[in-house]
Amino acid sequence: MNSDWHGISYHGRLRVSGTRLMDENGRDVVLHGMSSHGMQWYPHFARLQGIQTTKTMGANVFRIAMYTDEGGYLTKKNIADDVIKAVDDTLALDMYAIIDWHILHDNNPMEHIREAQDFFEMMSGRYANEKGVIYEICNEPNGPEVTWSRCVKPYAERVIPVIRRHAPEALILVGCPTWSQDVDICAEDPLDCSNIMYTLHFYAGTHGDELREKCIKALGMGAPIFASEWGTSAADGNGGVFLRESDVWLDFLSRNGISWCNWSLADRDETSAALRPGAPDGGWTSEHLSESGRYVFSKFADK
Ligand code: DCB
Repeated sequence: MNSDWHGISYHGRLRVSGTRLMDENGRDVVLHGMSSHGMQWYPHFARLQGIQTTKTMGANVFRIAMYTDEGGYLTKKNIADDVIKAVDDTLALDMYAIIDWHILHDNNPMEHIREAQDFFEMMSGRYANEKGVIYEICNEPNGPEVTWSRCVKPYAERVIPVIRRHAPEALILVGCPTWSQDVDICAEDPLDCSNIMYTLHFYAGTHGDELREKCIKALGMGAPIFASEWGTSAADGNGGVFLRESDVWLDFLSRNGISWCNWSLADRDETSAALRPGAPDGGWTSEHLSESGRYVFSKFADK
């Protein structure tokens, strides 16, 4: 870890100013780090030892992806305990923690809005005074019927106030239609809320100039953007890895001061996974890291 590393004790509470993320003292902030894979499958990498290893390489944020579907929270409520442990471990490392309500095949966030409200009521109550907790209220809305105006925006308007009751100043990340790609559509019809950012998700082997154009358009309309999930692979989490395409993306994010989390901190046999199959819970050296992991870990400390 070099002397440029800054976490919660340095930056304090984050706030959105225009399209930028700023810290408690008005300095620009850019967060870089990993996202967990599904907490129902890979909770052991989302603990102190593993998160600390990413910090050693320069990460100052960790995203905890709590799937709702696919054996996640909706059918196994005690996954919330693993999420809490992961948040506590992340905060103990002076790193920002993102609590991600990871919808995916349950395409429409409205489908389980009651459960989402209860979950965020519980989490924001628990972390009401924590400066380092960031709430991501819907990972990737998707499907032709799941529009911003009819589904995602009304969902956000009903979940954000639940969090704000306990944590009035917390940073909240809002997913966009089409797997969190339609940032421009959100920007045209923005939420009337402060301290929120829209999420831009991309996979370097699938998404390129066209998605960057949408992002530029959204920023131009004043929408703040956080890249809370991106991968070096194609959009299915596999294929590649696409490192030259990733370079173009990281350069783009850096020029625009956009924070990011990489998918994913897992040892699954897929190219987006940062760890090779059978990797230990932390303390990884290059032999434990996949090609993607070696690449991404070398980028945490970049400006
Ligand atoms: C997103 C999801 C994330 C998913 C990755 C890669 O989905 F947020 O959960 O992760 O991107 O696809 C993958 C894992 C696999 C797992 C699968 C299902 O890497 O191990 O089997 O989730 O749980 C996206 C993102 C973009 C697009 C499609 C998907 N897209 N998608 O642009 O078409 O269908 O999952």
